[in-house]
Amino acid sequence: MRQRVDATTPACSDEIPYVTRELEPIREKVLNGRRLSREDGLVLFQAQDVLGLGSLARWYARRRHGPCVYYVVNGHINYSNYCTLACAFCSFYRRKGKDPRPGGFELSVDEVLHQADEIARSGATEIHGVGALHPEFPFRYYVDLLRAIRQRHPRVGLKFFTAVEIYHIGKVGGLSPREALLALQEAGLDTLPGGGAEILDDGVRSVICAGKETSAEWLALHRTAHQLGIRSNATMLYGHIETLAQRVDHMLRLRELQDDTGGFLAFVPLSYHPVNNVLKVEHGPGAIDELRTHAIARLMLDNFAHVKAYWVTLTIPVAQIALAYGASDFDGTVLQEKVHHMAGARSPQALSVADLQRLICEAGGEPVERDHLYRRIRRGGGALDWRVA
Ligand code: V47
Repeated sequence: MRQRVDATTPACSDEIPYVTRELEPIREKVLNGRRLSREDGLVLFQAQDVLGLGSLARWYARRRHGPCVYYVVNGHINYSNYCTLACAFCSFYRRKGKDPRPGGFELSVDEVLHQADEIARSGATEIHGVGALHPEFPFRYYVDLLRAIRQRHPRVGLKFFTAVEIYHIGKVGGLSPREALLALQEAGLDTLPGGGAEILDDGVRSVICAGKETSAEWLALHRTAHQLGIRSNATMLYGHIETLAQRVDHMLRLRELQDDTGGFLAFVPLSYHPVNNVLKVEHGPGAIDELRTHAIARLMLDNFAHVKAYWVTLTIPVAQIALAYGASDFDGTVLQEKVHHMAGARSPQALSVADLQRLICEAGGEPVERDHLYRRIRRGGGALDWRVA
C-alpha cells in the first residue's frame, strides 16, 4: 500500500517558482526533491514571502498532478450529535438529557438510510458519515447502519466514523479497535474520514478535547486501518491555542506514519470556527494563515498525494485561492454538512457540480471527478449513470 510520487504524471509547468532570498534554500531543496525538515517548516510559517511560498507549493502540486484538481460528488450524514465527551472547540455535540441547549438529534437506521437514498439519488459516489460518541447506541446500530446502506447502494463509497468513534464503537461492542474495524469493514465500511486528529499534541488536547484519545492512539488507529486495507484521511484543526511548532510537529507525525503505511489519501486542514462553543479564542485563522498552512502542508507532506481545500471551512473564495497554494482537491458537493455550520461556517450548504467545475477552471485547474479512492469517474446522461474510469 506504500504510496509514491507518480512519475507518470505529466509535468505541466517547468517554470522555476520565484521566491525572495529568505526562501531560496528551501526552494533548492524542493526543486531537488529533498525532504523538508522541522526547521524548514518553522521558517515557512514565519516567512514574509507568502506569495513565494504559494508559488513553490503550487509548483510542487503541479509536478505531481499536472493541472488536475479533484472533486467528488458526495453528501454528509450525521447520525447523531449526542456525545459522552464535551470538547471545548466543538459546537456540534449535545449531552443527551443533560444539555440545556436545543438541537440534539439521533437518527434511526431507517432515517439514515432515507438520507443515504437522497444522497445517492443526487449521483453521489461517496457518503461521508460522522456522528459523536453516543451514550446508548449498541454496537449493532453501527453495523446495521453500514450494512443497510451497502445493500441499497453497493457502488457508493462509505467513508464513515472518525478514529475516536471507532474506539467508542469497539468499547460498546466489547471489541478491540482492530476487531471493530474488521466488523465494520465486513458490513461495508470503505474508508475513514480524517476527523478527531485535532492537534496531535497531548498538552493541547488536554485543553481543547479533554478525555479524547491521545495523539498516539489516534495514529495507532489509522495504522491499524491501513494494515487492514482501509485507507483514510488526516485532518488538522488549527488556528486556536496551538503554536506554529505544534502544527509542524502534527504534520511530521503524519508524515512518519505515511512513510510506514502509505494509507493516507489526503490531508485536510480545518480552520477553527469559534462560534457556539466554550473554547476561549476570539477568532479563527485569517485567510493568509489558512493559505500559508495549506502551502506548508503541501511541501512538508511529500508522501501525501493530496491536500484538500475544504471550502466549507475555508469559504469558497479562500478555497479557490488555496488551489494556487498547493491544494489539489476541492472536496465535493457536500450535501447536508452540519459540524462546521453549527460552529459558524458561513459557506453555502452545498455546491453543484457546475459550480465546482467553474471554480476550479477559474483557478486555472482542470476539474477531475474522483470517487472516495481518488479513482476517476466517467459520467453518462443521468445522475446515476456513472462508473469508475
Ligand atoms: O474532528 C469540530 C472539526 C472534524 C470545529 O476526511 C471543527 O475528508 C472547526 O473530520 N471549527 C470533523 N473545525 C469533520 C472532519 C472532516 C471534514 C471534512 C472532510 C473530512 C475528510 C473530514 O471537524 C472534527 C474537528 O476537527 N471541528 N468543531 C470547529 N468549531
